[in-house]
Amino acid sequence: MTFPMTPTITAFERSPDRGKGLARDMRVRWALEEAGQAYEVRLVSFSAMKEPAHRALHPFGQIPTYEEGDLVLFESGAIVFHVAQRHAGLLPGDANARARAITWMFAALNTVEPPILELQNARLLESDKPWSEQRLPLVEGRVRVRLGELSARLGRADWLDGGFSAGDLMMVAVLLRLKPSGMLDDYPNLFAYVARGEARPAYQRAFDAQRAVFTGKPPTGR
Ligand code: GTB
Repeated sequence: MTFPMTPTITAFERSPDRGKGLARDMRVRWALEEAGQAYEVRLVSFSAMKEPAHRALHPFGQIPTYEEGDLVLFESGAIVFHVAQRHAGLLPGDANARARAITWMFAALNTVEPPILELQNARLLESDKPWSEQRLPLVEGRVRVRLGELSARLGRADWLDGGFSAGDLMMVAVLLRLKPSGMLDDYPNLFAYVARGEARPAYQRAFDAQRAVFTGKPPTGR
C-alpha cells in the first residue's frame, strides 16, 4: 500500500549532529523506508523554522513535520504511528499485539527518551553552571535505571514483543541518542538490540539519505 500522494517531511538544513542521524527526522525516514513509501524532504534552516510559514505546520517551530495532501502532522511519534497504521509491516495485525507495539512506542517516547534528553541537556546546555558537576551523576543515574529495566525486559529476545515493530523502531531511535556517550556499552543486550535495528536495510537507507544532506553527496542506494 502506498499513500495516494507522496508525503513531504521536513529536516534540518544543517543538522547539529553533522549527519549522525540523531535528529528526529531519522525515525520518520526509517518508518517510511520500512513501509516502502517514497517521500520528499524539505530542508529547513533554524531561522525558517521559527517563521509563520513553518509554524503553520509545526506550532513549536521544529522538525520533523509531515505533509500528505491536506494532512499536516508534527511530532515524530504521531508521524511514525500514522505511517505504521497505513502500511503493513510496522504494526502486527492481531489487535492485542498491535496495542502492545503501540505501548512500546509510547514507552520509548514517554518513559525512556525523557531522561536521555535531560542528560543531553545537562551535558550540552548546563555544563557551565556551578552545580553542573554535582547534578550530572544524578541525571546519568536516571538514565541507567531505565536502561537496566529495559535490558531486563528485553532479555535475550531480538525485539521487544515478537517481531520487529514500530515500537522497536522508536525504542532503537531513542537509544541511538546514547550511542556517542558509550553508555550503551554497559548493557550488551541493548547494544546488540540497537545494532540489530541499525542493520536493517530500511534503517541504512534512511541513514544514508539524511547523511547525504550533510555530505552533499547523493546516497549510495545500498
Ligand atoms: N517532540 C518532538 C518530536 O518528537 O517530533 C520534538 C521535535 C524536536 O525536538 N525537534 C528538534 C528541533 O526542531 C530536532 S530533533 N529543534 C530545533 C528547535 O527547537 O529550534 C532534536 C535533536 C536536535 C539535534 C540533535 N543532534 O544534533 O544530535 C539531536 C536531536
